[in-house]
Amino acid sequence: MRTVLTYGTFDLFHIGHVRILERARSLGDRLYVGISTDNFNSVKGKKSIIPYEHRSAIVRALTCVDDIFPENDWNQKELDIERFNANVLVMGHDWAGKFDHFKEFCEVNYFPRTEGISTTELKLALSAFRGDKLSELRRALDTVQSVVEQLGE
Ligand code: C2G
Repeated sequence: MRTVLTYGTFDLFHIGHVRILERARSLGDRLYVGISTDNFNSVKGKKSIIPYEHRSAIVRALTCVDDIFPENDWNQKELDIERFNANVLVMGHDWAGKFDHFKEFCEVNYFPRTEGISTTELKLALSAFRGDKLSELRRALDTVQSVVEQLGE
């Protein structure tokens, strides 16, 4: 049984996450995924919108994922490789080279990222949308207020 490991925040789950998890799973017979906890995200300098319990439930629900576990810090990967008896560590290409030191324990694969989608871009789109809606709401309220004032005259 070839076991594959990968890690991530998986916030605002999107097709880039699906693709890397399916590619990771294709390298072995089972895939275990370390999900960054909310606390570890702040260590990573990330503020996830979706809480850990939802991010982990979403990833665990995928047919290509056999189980998930919490990623609490940068230094647990060697122990994880050992406890899962992992044969392969997979990460997206944005991590290329960063985990090569694990090659003494298992294969290390970096897959190309899925272009055109990222949690950061989704956050930007959401914030722009929220901005538009707020100014639209403000204009509508101003209109209502002026009508009420006219009615009162
Ligand atoms: N990813 C991808 N394509 C995208 C976006 C993300 O292939 N368009 C990959 C990333 O390269 C990563 C995985 O999806 O391998 C999860 O991405 P993030 O949730 O952003 O996780 P990250 O912050 O990279 O955390 O210890 C490792 C870290 O926990 C990795």
